[in-house]
Amino acid sequence: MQRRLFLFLLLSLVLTGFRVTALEDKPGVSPDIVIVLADDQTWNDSGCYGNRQVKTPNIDRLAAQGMRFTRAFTATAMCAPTRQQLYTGLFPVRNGAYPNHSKVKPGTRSMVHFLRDRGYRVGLSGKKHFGPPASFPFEVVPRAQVGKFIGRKKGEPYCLVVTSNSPHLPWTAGDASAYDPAEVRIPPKFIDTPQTRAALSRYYAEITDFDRELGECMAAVKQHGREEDTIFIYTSEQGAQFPGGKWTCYDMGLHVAMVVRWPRKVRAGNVTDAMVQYVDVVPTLLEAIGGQQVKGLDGKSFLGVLQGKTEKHHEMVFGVHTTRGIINGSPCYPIRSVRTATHKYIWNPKYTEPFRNVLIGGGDKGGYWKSWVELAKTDEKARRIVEGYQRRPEVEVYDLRSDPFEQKNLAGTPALQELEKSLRSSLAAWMLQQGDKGIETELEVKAHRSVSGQGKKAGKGKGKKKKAAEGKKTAAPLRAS
Ligand SMILES: [Ca+2]
Repeated sequence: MQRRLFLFLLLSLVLTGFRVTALEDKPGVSPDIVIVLADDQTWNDSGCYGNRQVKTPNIDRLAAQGMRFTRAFTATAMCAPTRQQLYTGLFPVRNGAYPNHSKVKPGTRSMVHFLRDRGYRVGLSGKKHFGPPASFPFEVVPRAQVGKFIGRKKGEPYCLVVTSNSPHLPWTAGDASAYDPAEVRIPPKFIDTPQTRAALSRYYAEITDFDRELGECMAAVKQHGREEDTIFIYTSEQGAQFPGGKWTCYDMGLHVAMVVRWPRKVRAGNVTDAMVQYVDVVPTLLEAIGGQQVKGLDGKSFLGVLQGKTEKHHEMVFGVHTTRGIINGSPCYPIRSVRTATHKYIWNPKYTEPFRNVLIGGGDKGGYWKSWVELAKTDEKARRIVEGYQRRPEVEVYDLRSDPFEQKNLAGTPALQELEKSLRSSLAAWMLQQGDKGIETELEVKAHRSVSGQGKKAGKGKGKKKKAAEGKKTAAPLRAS
């Protein structure tokens, strides 16, 4: 498999004719920065990440020209918290934007301030989904003006974030006829119904359409002749709106694709297993441009990984999810997680309550969830999947080496007792550092909400106001015991 992937990347490299440069320093040159963000793309739904059905020639070409991360993560599988942690270098509870449709605490500074202070002009083209505006004072760049923004003022470095609306629901962009529903392969933990196949076909078409947008950005950078000195990042944002993806702390939600191309400093066709998180991106960019770090950020620069100096970064990465405030969400269903290279520990403090979201609550625009529920009435596998999505135990532990799709909960297994204790302790320490009080923090959601700038797709339909509703039986606060 690894060999096939290597040959695939090598072939892509040859086909693209990309020049493999000697990595060198060019003193006095500030790199430009382009970040292209998909919207709800499951991390491995592209050719170079192993899905050979979905057509993503530009993601694959970028990977052949740069470094591909196999273990990159967001700390929250929802749009607004993901974007705001990426832009601030702070985890969601600490920056305040932990619910969806949320805003950071007043006075929070972001990459816009940090880069502007270092002589950069900083633009954003596409979906915003952050607030308040004072924390993210991007220059707004209409999509048709991207080339103009890149080409403006030669010699003045820039950072441009291009945020797509694809492949977020509704899956309407792209050519779904390119993906025959009868031919699509059904991922593990999915239920094979005609509606699932049709949904995957439309979702793949949107990924291919996103890939087209990525290709246009790559072409715009090339056209202005600064490709060698441009840090070009593609990343997938978070898992798609399928059960076990978005709105969960499972890997299908938190795991992200990330490719960094920087011909001057990053060797082409490289793959790294180093564990990185979205909060690391801002410190990495600050170090890469030679600027001073910002004190107090949660992230840590992974420039050394990009330069091939180390293959390690974090020992563990964390996840936080709140269901309060999402459309048709449970009144209170917090989730917290910690993940090492080999294991995942998930804590569901309100495990006695059912988990609910827009899919379950009747807003399933993809139309497949109802077909799963229907089949679950007669099919045991379907029943297990449908029930398991809505009812979870307090603690889940998975060995990701043998169980990458998190299907066999090992919590309470004697052989893993010490590891479980250690992961629980690490998670508790992280929550303490973040000021995260679990259920109490969940109940403070309202003060953090904001619904501005969601973009044309996500702006449809607002969640009904929910009152705080504590369950009768809840788990004790997580303690480092
Ligand atoms: Ca999203």
